Amino acid sequence: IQNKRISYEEKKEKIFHPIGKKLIDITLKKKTNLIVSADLIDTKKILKLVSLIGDRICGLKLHVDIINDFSYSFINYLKKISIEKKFLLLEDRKLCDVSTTNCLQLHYGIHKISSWADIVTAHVLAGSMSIQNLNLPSNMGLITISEMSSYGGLYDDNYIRKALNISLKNPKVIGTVAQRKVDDRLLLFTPGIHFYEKKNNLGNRYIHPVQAFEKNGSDFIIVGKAIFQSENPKITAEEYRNAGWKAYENVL
Ligand code: 5BU
Repeated sequence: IQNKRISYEEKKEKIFHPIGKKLIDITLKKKTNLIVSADLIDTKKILKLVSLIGDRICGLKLHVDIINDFSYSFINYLKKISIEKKFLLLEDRKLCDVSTTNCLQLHYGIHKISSWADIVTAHVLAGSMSIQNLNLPSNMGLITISEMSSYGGLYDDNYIRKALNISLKNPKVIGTVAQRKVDDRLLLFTPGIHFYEKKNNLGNRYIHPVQAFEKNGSDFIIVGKAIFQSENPKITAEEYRNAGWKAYENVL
């Protein structure tokens, strides 16, 4: 009973941003809370991965600044597939500057994130104002980072509490990344997911989807290497989708 959670349907009533509601709708329709992190440096590899896993995911997370051959034809094509296959595009930009600079980084430069991304990530280290006045399109949401998955992070309980408060007060924020339960009015995203690994030697920490849902009260699992480096990403993505969905159902 201790681990009980509210359903996605109930959660949808508490989330006011349209992109948060849309993400939940996709999750319910496709029965998947899996977001795949396509940390690949070439567009062909990303598109190949998407062709294999598109049906299994509710979101595709990108780091567009690592792509060697980034282009608008790539992003337009990806956007088209995301609409056809029904998943959202998340740019894990981790904005972390003052509002003016965050705003410039969102709208300008080579990647023009706000012209295609459904969701972008942001730290709130620079304070609540840093994620205000970003001129986000009405159908684009923010995910704040309150506590990362890495070990040895500098986030203490006080920082995390304040980051969660800032997140709750900003209507553009649909949810957050944290390694603990958060208020039901925020969607909780959990990177650092792996079936077997606990730690990698590069500082990331991993938990099983069951732990993400039971202990942390996660809503969405984010899986990178475990899927895109596997021998059969299609089958592996289905395994993570299934594990994430069962883990959700088990805590209902
Ligand atoms: P992995 O291959 O499953 O370790 O990839 C995890 C992805 O999630 C990768 O793109 C990271 O940049 C991202 N990430 C993370 O690992 N931990 C965090 O706390 C946040 C993002 Br926020």
